[in-house]
Amino acid sequence: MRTTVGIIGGGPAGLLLARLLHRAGMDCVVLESRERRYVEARQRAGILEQGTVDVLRKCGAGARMDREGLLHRGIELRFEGRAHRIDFPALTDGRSVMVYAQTEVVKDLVALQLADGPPLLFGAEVLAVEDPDSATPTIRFRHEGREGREGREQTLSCDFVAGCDGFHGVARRAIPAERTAVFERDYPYSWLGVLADVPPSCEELIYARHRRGFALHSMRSPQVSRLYLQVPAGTDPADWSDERIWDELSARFAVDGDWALERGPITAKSVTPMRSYVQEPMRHGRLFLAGDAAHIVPPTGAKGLNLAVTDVVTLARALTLHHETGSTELLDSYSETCLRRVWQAERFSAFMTDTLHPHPDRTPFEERLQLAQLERIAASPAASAELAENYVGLPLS
Ligand code: FAS
Ligand code: PHB
Repeated sequence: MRTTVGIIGGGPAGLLLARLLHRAGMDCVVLESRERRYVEARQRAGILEQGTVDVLRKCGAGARMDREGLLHRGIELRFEGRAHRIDFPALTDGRSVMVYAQTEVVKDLVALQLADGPPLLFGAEVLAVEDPDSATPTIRFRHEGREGREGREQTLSCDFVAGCDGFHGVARRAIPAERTAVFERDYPYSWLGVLADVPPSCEELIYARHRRGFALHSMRSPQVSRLYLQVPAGTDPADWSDERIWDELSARFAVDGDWALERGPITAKSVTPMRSYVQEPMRHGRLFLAGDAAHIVPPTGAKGLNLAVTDVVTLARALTLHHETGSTELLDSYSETCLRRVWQAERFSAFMTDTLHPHPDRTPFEERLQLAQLERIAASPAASAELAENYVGLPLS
């Protein structure tokens, strides 16, 4: 097989890149190791920045998002029994975010690609990227046969390879270790995430910092709530009964006044580790990394999916310029351009995580510092604006 751009990974990064390249008249192939059902059901992000919404609309993937997505003009911070709303439009000259789950974005992009897009192979596990710094890099992969038997090994020759295969993918490992620098931080806590068939108890997201731990009330629709609570790293979700989850969430969201958390049947439960991670550079020869393949942020800032989108918009622009003019100018600046934004998202995600999660080993002094930071945000339009600007998404450079 041969193509101009071989895309490893059919998550949001790989699928959106394929969409953008296809619309620019470039051929590409997406190789996704999992089956379609799995990819579309994987519970991940929920918040789309304005920039992401604009990109999805512009590439023809925004119709259902505009019908079913929920426009949100703010979030609520809760701490010490008090609530403080961050008013996005007032603090960011009119910007807001969209609540539309990553699962739905993936379903929309898969449907478009299967209808009239470039080849998208499910059950195609990439084993290695060979000669990434040559003029014709090769992707070696195994495509499961229709009978589900382990397929034979195949190769895909490309002009360029896009590593969109997430944190556990193989593309990153094709870059020689001596050519890379890794920056990372692990957190001593994780998020226990639940889906519940109960209408959200709030109009907008609630980020709560309680001495027992962090809690987040998000949503998927007017009928389905998405909630998270801070648990020790390595927690087994089976250790948390539905009742224990609802009791703990109620305690952490407690606020002056008569607000109450509505309960309902929990339909999904999973634990997400918290990590900050960046691998530099995001390019080696004709291999370009995008999304979680290159960087991970703790989900507190709702940046992961949105960062993947800005990476692939940058990469699609660079590949299209090369396709149309032969210029490698934007390809050569790809890594530097993306990393400027990546590090701003890492900074904001670490800030939100450190500010809202009581550290298990915190000292009384650190506890007071955390509360002072939240008091500052609640009291100062400038401090609130700093949070709002980062949350709705910094302008594309
Ligand atoms: P993805 O990991 O989504 O996609 C990579 C794809 O590559 C996958 O489909 C995988 O199957 C495939 N792949 C891997 N290895 C392969 C191989 N060898 N061959 C072929 N295919 C291969 N972000 C938020 O903003 N908010 C959240 O609440 C949030 N929660 C998260 C929970 C979890 C458990 C995880 C892991 C991430 C979460 N994120 C969240 C971040 C998440 O949304 C990512 O930022 C987003 O999925 C990034 O998209 P991709 O870069 O496409 O990577
Ligand atoms: C979600 O709805 O899954 C979500 C929302 C905001 C976050 C993280 C996750 O910061």
